Amino acid sequence: MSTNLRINGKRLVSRLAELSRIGATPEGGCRRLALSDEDKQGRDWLVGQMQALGLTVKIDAIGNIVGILKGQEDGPAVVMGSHIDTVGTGGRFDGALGVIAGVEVLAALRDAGLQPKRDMAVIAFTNEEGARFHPDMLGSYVWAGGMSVAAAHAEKDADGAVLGTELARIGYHGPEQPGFLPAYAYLELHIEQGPILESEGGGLGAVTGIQGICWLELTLKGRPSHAGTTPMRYRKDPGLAAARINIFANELTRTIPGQLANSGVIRVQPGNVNVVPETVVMTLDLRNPLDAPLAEAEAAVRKFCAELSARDDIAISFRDLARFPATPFAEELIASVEASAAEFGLPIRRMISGAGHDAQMMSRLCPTAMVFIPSIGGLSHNPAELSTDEDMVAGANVLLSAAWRAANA
Ligand code: HGY
Ligand code: MN
Ligand code: MN
Ligand code: MN
Repeated sequence: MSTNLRINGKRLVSRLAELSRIGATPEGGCRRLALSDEDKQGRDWLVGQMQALGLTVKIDAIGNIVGILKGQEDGPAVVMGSHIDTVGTGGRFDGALGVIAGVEVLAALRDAGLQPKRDMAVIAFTNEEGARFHPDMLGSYVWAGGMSVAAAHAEKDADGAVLGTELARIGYHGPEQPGFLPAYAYLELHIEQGPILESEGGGLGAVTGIQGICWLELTLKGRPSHAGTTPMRYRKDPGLAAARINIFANELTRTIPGQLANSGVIRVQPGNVNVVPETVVMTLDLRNPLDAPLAEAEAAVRKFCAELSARDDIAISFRDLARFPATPFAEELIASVEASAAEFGLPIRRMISGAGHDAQMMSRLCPTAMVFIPSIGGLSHNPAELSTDEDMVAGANVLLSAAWRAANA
């Protein structure tokens, strides 16, 4: 690795600021829900940046945006990437940093007049967040062959909008087959989105893998009745059942090591103050670094629901929204990330990722690793999400070094 190779920090920071203005929210964050008008604006801006850089830009049938820098030899590419879609109360860094840093790495190589042995590429994957369409990491999941284009196109959001129609509406139903670019290695720079690095005095994270994820949607049906005249023993209240399920899932996190549980969506129908609800739709986000305890937690939730349903005469049905196993990354690439940090004299420590990332899917195709930078206050999926320019530059330099090493191995 030519040690004087650096990214252009000013350009990285200013490009991120530019993208952050697209879908900017009054609270200082970003809202670019997948395939929304704001997502389209962000996509158009990114394609423009890639074209200005002289990359070959290709769009695939699920809307993944691929910018390619030709190498000296044909063959599998070293791929960097992440996503530019956000959750509804998103920040400026989640996903965007990885895409912008990937573009910056290729710009730095161009500035240095360096052509890698292998092709290098940066990909912005569609619908990583899963905030609008399910599952999350959908674009990279299709890219990795985990889901067909047709099945992905048929996905609907909570308002019934169809993914394939939205993709065409914003002009990103591309001609390429997802996965068209074989990958030699995949590297993703991302904010940690949690408090660990900051609480340990900063430094970078060499990510060793991603925990398992299970997203469930539960539909609970009771009997709507008058909240004043109906004695408690006569009620069939799915709202109460949903609360019990949420508490049960939370209690599991005290008994199953490493278990996490969150109920992020609770929709009550008819939603009137004086009506015992008829229907409740709720979600559970269960995660664990290990697959066996995650399966144990899901089985316990399903058993609890079956018993609750029989006892309280509430119909409970399940729908899988996402289910991804715990994913270990490639040792040689993790070590390369650590070696790159050492080149720059940057402190780095190994850690697992609590959040899902496109790297979880790319690891099905090629050796994969991630670099984390600290999240101030450990906040993410929150407009106050923040990382320092210094850490962004440090992370992007490590990405450059590790990607360049892989591209010439
Ligand atoms: O939920 C996740 O972990 C990811 O950010 N979509
Ligand atoms: Mn992300
Ligand atoms: Mn996210
Ligand atoms: Mn993510």
